[in-house]
Amino acid sequence: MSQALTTQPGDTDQASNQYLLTPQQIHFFETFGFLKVPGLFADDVDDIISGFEAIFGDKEQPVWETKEALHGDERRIIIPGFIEQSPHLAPLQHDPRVVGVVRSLIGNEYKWASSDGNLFYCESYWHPDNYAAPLQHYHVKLSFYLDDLTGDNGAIRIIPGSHFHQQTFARTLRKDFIDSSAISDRYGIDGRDIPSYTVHSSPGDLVIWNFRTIHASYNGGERRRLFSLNFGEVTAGERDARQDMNKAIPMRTATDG
Ligand SMILES: O=C(O)CCC(=O)C(=O)O
Repeated sequence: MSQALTTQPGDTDQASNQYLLTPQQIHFFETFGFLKVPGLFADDVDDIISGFEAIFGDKEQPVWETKEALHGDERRIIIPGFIEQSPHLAPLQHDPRVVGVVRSLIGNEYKWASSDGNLFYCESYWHPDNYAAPLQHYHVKLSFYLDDLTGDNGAIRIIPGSHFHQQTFARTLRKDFIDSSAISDRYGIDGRDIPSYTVHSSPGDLVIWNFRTIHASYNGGERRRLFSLNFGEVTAGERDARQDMNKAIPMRTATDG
């Protein structure tokens, strides 16, 4: 049945070789700051959804219920350390598909940076994930959206290229998006009309983004389900130190690190 339920940490490196990303997928991710791998978990999606519902349905489970400005002061329920608390979902951390993606994007040396489960009764305004780690510390987020999502019901939107966090473009956006209610004064349009790419997704797809990539979701309906696994470079700043700001990103294979 599901690899998600059976794989042990020791098995993973070998098994993950077949799930390394292609040079094209890596180049897409490194250029635009996100990537969707359609159907990567399609075979396991029923198990994954029941694992998700089991945690959120557990009356003893501590949750954080928030109403933050970033979400229009509307309701969001979060469970930090999400898969860690589920015997059913915890093996995903070492699942060969997850490890293959992470090794492709970070290299063989990477660090687990926990997971989070979410029920959204809200939208999310534009932001990078710098609440979770400083921007110079390279992290990737592997997101499992568990509903069919388009731009009309809360699919994640990405501003391609905004992950180049030290550049003027990204700095300008981060500054201008601190107060989402000021976006229309700055740009003369609503936040939802900011130029972006909407990542339509179905349960079983994996959506990956760089923590630095500026993202949002609009028109999010009732009880949008998401959980994410987070991984980072071991030493903060190592990746930035290797990148030559004045040169184009080279094509590379998954094993070039
Ligand atoms: O799907 C959403 O509304 C936003 C998710 C998000 O911002 C995150 O998990 O970092």
